[in-house]
Amino acid sequence: MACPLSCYCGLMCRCGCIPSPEVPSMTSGGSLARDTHRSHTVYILLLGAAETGKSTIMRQMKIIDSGGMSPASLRSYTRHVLDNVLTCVTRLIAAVHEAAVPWGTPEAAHAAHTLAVVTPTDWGLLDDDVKPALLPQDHAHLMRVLWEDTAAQECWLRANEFNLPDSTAYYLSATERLAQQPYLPTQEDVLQLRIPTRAATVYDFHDRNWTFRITDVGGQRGERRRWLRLFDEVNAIIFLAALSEYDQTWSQEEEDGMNRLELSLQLFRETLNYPGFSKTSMILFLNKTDVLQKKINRSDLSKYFPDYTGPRGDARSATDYIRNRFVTFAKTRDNFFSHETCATDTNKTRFVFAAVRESILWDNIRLFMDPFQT
Ligand SMILES: Nc1nc2c(ncn2[C@@H]2O[C@H](COP(=O)(O)OP(=O)(O)OP(=O)(O)O)[C@@H](O)[C@H]2O)c(=O)[nH]1
Ligand SMILES: [Mg+2]
Repeated sequence: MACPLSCYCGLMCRCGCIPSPEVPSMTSGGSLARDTHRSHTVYILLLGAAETGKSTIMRQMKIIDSGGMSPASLRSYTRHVLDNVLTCVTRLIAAVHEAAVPWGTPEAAHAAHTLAVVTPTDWGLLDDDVKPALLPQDHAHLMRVLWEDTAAQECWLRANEFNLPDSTAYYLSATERLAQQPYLPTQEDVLQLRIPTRAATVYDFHDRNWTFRITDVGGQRGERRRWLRLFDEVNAIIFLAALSEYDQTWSQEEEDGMNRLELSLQLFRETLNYPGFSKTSMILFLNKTDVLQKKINRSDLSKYFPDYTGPRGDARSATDYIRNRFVTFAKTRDNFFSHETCATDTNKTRFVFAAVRESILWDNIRLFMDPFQT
């Protein structure tokens, strides 16, 4: 039998078909056969709580699909990178102040004093600033002094208490490189960016005769109200949760001090139970494997999830426990897959995408082959 989808599964040899280069004839019944355009487009939604890595995954998809970011595209992120650096250092100084940890040296105290009053305009970061966005060399040096100080390191180890951005260590270790002129952001600089999503963004990428239309939405509480209107015509949902969020809480205003992993579990369960999603492929990305690996030794999972009985400091056991918590809600589904991901790692993500494309197409092949399913 020649594969009716001409053919992705021929590559994977999952249905035993003969790979065919022909475009399928979609004239018989079934929802996918009703509309030729729709038959070739797979609609994918990226869902999950804020800061779980949806937009980072989207950026990776674009990088992998296009073979890398152009210099012009990288340059367009300069202000964002420097803005993130300023946010990281400002929040770190505030954390040291809140924790009442004394600075280790007078130089670090002086650096904190100077940097605490830097404004975005000082670095040319506002849209209407006439001067170019750049990180002054003396500020870069002060940030290095501050970052290497014992007080900053102590608060960084307690990052969950102060909600410090995940990219704090990355940016504050690189300030002297970022201050070199001319500065062109690297892809890694861009992948570490935190820009909260306020409006849905859509990206199409193509594989054989299929178009994958991926929509990235905001995960903050206010943004989640907009999810509903995107729920029609979805073939697959990639739901992101951060493995590292088990010891973090949302701020009082956002989610009433709720544990972040508990919120992700709740959103996942609600998404699975949404009427009309029973035939939708569900793919869970357990993201931020690297952050989990770094924090698991000093932050005991059982302190936040007392029913975790695995060994302390063991990333593998912690991951398995967290995965099981999600899988419990999806037990009855045969169109559910999960992957462990590190969205900032291009090579690892490339492999995950290949597997995800296959599983999504396989679900759609079955849908096409059985005209009575809708
Ligand atoms: N170290 C590390 N950082 C990550 C990973 N995934 C995402 N991040 C970082 O986490 C931060 C938040 O990621 P985003 O992609 O903006 O999160 P989001 O889910 O789109 O958030 P909203 O748009 O608010 O819903 C960024 O600074 C990313 O660079 C990861 O796997 N490892
Ligand atoms: Mg986003």
